[in-house]
Amino acid sequence: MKRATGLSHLRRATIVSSNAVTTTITSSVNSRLGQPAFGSGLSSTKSPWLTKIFVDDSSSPSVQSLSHSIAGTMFFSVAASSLAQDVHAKELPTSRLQSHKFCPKDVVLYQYEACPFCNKVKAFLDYYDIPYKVVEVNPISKKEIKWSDYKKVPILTVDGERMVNSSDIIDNLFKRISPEKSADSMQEVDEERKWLGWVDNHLVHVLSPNIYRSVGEALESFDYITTHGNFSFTERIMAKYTGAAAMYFVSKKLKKKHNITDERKALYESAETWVDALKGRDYLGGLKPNLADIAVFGALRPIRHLQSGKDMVEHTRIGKWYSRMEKTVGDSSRIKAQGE
Ligand SMILES: N[C@@H](CCC(=O)N[C@@H](CS)C(=O)NCC(=O)O)C(=O)O
Repeated sequence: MKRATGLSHLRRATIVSSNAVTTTITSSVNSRLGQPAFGSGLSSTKSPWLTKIFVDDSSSPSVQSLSHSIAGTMFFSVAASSLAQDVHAKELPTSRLQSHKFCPKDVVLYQYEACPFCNKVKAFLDYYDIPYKVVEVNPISKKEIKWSDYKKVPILTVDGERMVNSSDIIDNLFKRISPEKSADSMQEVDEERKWLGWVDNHLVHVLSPNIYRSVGEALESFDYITTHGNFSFTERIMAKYTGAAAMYFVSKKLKKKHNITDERKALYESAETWVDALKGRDYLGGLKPNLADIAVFGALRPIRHLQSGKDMVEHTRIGKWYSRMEKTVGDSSRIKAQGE
């Protein structure tokens, strides 16, 4: 009872103080970048990773607006860092890219840094050593994807051709990389499809309740998110504390929405389910990863070094497979902007 009262005080305090705080952060970032304020036009931001639940929570308009502001501020700041000139790319000495003929000249990923769907695509591009640039999308204005009628991320452009929906993007690229893949047995294809579906329909929903599970973990997660952005020291501290407090409450709603009673148990069960699916093989694909291996790895990669990821590795059998994947995928093939 005492705890509930404490939490509701914290919630109220967060909402009241952070409205002021986010206005400050927002106007400071905007003035630096010469952009209009976010405050207006809070449209339907629906990131399952960070903001989706606010849209469903019509009873909490302040929380909704808070999350939009924080998320927008954070991601918008990250976008600023993507505008700098590209200077260095992954080196490709023994690259898998050299073993296939798909060599696009200009690949651009429009993303949110911590979005699991975007991270699936990044894991695929990294695995196949396909160099790509990243444009961080502001989830409120979405001005970076104004040119597209599809308003979710990831969006990938490959030499000017637009691709949307993480699974379709991966399928599409994979067909260009390995047209001979159709020779696989139907059983293998079915198994790969089944687990690709499991990532989108199950695994991604277990992640948010875990990374924002406690106030401490929410702070840790926001530290990760804001560290990847282009924040001044003050902006970073403010975004971190207001965002963490807001997402702590949101994660409780996410739990309910996806019928999760114990988030860690659900995460451990998911990890064990995946290891069982491997049936003793190094990868679901056998001796090398298939698309499902890459998707699971991509979705888990942003949480691996957060407390939830460490707990998952400590309390389940997933660690060996994860380390194998980390080694096999190798360095990111992202073309970094100057100063990144
Ligand atoms: N099925 C899509 C789902 C993509 C998705 O839901 N992305 C979220 C971000 S994690 C999004 O863009 N939501 C809409 C929004 O933020 O406005 C995929 O796999 O790419």
